Amino acid sequence: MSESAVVLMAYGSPERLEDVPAYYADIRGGRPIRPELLDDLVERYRELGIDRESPLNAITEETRAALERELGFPVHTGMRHWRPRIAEAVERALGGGATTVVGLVLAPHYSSLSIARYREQLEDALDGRAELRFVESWGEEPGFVALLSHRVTMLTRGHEDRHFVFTAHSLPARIRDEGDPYEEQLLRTAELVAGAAGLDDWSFSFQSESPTGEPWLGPDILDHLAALHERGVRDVLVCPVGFVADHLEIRWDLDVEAARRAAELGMTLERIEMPNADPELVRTLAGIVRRALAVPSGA
Ligand code: FEC
Repeated sequence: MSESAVVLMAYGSPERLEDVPAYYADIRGGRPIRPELLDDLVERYRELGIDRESPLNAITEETRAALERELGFPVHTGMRHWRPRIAEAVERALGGGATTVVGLVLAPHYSSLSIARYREQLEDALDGRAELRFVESWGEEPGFVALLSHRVTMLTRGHEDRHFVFTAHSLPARIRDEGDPYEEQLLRTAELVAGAAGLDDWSFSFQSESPTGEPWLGPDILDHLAALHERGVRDVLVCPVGFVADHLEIRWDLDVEAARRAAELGMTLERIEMPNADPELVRTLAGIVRRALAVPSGA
């Protein structure tokens, strides 16, 4: 009889400040790290308060447990850059007797530099020992769009004159020349959410670019805020669509850095509450998993 399990994958986050160098080394994959960038990253995690609480890991565990209850079969967490690693999740799934594994990433949009890397780790670890049903993207899922548009509506009510900015993590701009679907998928989610929430005045920008020395997709939100200011926009509402949880890129890059830039420009900036482990997101993820399992083997 076929037994199913889910390997639920997330970026991963250090648990303690002393984990940050090893975590950053994992993200860099062996490429050198400038000491001042490491110091800066440690400082951001200190400000985030990770020695008290690591938001991303706690939210991922809450989502995992809720998804397991909803599905009624095992869901194992695998982190791309921290523990438990994707390979550990695979061993747990196989140890529990799984013959079919659904690979699902807690990031809705496909890119060769993000989702494909999760897939590689998962496939390497599985090594053909179970059938893999991998979910490549889910940014157009009606439940996800409805959840975001509901959050957007909660912010716009009574403030219909405000400008909405949808955001997602930037990536090196070379993916454009490689025909990567990342940007197109992100814009599609933004269009669907804006349509469902009845927004007329909205735009899209990237965030969280890394100083890797090559051009990244833009406009970056910090520049975008200045451009919006030039256009006369004074009040900005932000809806991240490329992430589902509270973490460093939300709580630092948006809540601190972007909010600071907006204040310098004399603008206000608010953002939606992230979906985190919202039951609506969990039901949406469960639907995705059930459909992945319903596809006949080899289809
Ligand atoms: O809260 C946390 O502790 C973790 C927050 C976190 C999330 C996240 C998501 C994405 N990233 C993506 C791409 C890149 C690329 C590089 C890169 C670098 C970092 C660094 C930190 C970091 N990322 Fe991240 N990312 C998070 C955290 N990310 C920390 C290293 C320091 C820095 O640059 O600020 C560049 C790697 C390199 O140096 O070559 C590329 C993408 C996502 C969204 C999809 C996903 O969640 O997987 C894409 C959350």
